[in-house]
Amino acid sequence: MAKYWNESIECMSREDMKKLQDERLVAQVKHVWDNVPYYRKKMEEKGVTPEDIKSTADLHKLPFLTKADLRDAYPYGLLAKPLSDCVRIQSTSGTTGKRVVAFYTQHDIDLWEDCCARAIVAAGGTNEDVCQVCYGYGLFTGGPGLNGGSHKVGCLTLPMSSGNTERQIQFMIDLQSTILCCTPSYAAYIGETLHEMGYTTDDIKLKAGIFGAEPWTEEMRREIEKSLGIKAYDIYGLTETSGPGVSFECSEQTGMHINEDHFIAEIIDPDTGEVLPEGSKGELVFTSITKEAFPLLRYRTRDICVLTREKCSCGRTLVKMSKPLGRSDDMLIIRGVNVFPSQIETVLIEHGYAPNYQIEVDRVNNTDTLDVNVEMTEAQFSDTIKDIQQKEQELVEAMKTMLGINPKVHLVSPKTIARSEGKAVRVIDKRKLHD
Ligand code: DLL
Repeated sequence: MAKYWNESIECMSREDMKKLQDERLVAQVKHVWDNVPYYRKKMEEKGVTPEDIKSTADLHKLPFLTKADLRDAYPYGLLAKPLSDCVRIQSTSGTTGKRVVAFYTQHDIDLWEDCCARAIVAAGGTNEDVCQVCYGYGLFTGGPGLNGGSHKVGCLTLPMSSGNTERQIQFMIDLQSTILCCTPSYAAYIGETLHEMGYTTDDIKLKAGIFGAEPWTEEMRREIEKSLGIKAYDIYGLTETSGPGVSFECSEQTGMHINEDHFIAEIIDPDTGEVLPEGSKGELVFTSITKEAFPLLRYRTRDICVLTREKCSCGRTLVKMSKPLGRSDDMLIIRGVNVFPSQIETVLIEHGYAPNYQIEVDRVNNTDTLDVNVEMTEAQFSDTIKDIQQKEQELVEAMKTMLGINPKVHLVSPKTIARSEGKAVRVIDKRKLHD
């Protein structure tokens, strides 16, 4: 069984990788300067020309791009190829403001699918596998990306999309799916439904899952691994940089290898924009060095991560990023304290709850309030008020220790928090609604 999809790249020496990145960066900056007036203007405003960028060491001289730029330039302002060369768009769900629309040439799609193929092979995938893709298809990048990667590897691909969970399980059993691709929250739901339908892991042949598109904790990983009897691998990406496959986890499960032949990663201080030394926690910034149609330079992801180059036992030399520890824009500031939803999830799972919860933040009489609604499992469900109050108090104490502020915790009956077939909605911040 092949261990890598592209060994010469995935295990390339650092020196050769740097050379490759240098060459590709210089060419990409020229391509953007020549074809994207919007970015050229930004470079001119910063007093930078393509001649100033001779290697990755000069990357910091380039201006950043942000989601605000994407909205300003919507829809065609950042396109670097004529429309006649573009064959596809994908887009974000865009709940606020304008959607992000990303463009692809056929070459861009090939490279993107190649990145996804690397992720599938790293999870043990081969052409013997049956790969069930339950990410959404359509504008969302999850379905099309993993679908393309699965084809490249030669797996039998089940293009399920999300939803209709009982049918998903029927296909999984009948066609003996071995790899499952979906959001971690949907994987948890599929596991829950499988057991409710009276099946066990003995009835399915799944061996691996490739889960991403939203934050999930190590605790949630263990839950999913147990309920589906699999090894669960993380995968990361964003529409702006093509979709899933920017980085992927290997069997070591200690961070995701970034496909550095396509993306240069930097970590910056989100407040000052200053580049931070390797190993620091900060905002992840990507420069696409191979994309033709939509080549974003120094794109600020808002994801807070740490990069590490420690030797990986899998043999890959590609730099690893931690799971996103939160988003600089999603971070909740409650009574002046920074709160990440993942911290709340960690407390819940440590106390034996499933990751079915919703966080509500509001402002009453100029004071922020934090309410956490947590679903009890059937086993935890209790009729006595005293019992419930005691369990709630335990969670309040644990969250107080973890977050440094006092939340209100409400235990709710099993199955009362809406399940998600795509990305879960974990936070309702009512403060924004009033402003
Ligand atoms: O979520 C692409 C994707 C599809 C990735 C399928 C993985 C699997 P967007 O909808 O543009 O694209 O959302 C991108 O989702 O900036 C992160 O904040 C978050 N995200 C993506 N993957 C992960 C992950 C897709 N593995 C945004 N862990 C990113 C945590 C993730 N957050």
